[in-house]
Amino acid sequence: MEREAALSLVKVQLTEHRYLHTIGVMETAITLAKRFGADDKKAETAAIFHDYAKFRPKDEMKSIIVEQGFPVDLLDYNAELWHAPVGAFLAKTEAGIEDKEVLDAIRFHTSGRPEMALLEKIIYLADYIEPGRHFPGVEDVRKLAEEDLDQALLQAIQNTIFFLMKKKQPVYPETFNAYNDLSQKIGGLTK
Ligand code: DGI
Ligand code: FE
Ligand code: FE
Repeated sequence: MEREAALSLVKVQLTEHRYLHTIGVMETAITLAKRFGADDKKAETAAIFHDYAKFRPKDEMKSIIVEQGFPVDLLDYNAELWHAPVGAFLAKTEAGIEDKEVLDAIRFHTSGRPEMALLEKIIYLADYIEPGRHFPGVEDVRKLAEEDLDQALLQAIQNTIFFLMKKKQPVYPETFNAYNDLSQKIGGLTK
């Protein structure tokens, strides 16, 4: 799909602030795709649609998760997690996106997962470091992302887990699984 057509489908779903975030994710994802050898057109499409479902009513998201056979344990965790799989579903059914890599990048952009594909990593990271993000630690992740995709991703996931634990919020197990997978592959001191 052409960029302008995709953006106009997404714009009506989002607030102005979230739309500007989406543009930031799109530009960052294209840069990362070129840097790390991913398909930049797929990165563009996944980025544009990544938060497509962000403002859907919770009841609608819940129904989609149950009816589509998405992991129902999501419903026991923060509702912030739901827009990712629901967004993948709606990008397909409402916007006609068929590409599995693109849909998976949308699906896993919030939780992460073990064995993330290149495009999934790029969208997770672009979402975290786009220029509109200002939380503590983001600058370190931006620096790492100039050189090493996996180190940047591991830092971003660690920051997210710290952030949730600091507030004594539950952490969805797949986020820990993503952390463990990556830290076993590239993390600190071993065995
Ligand atoms: O949709 P965005 O705000 O652009 O970003 P996102 O899709 O990464 O959502 C992030 C929010 O989800 C962030 O505030 C942390 C929150 N969250 C809640 N529970 C979990 C979680 N994030 C992860 N990775 N794992 C959780 O268990
Ligand atoms: Fe999101
Ligand atoms: Fe986002």
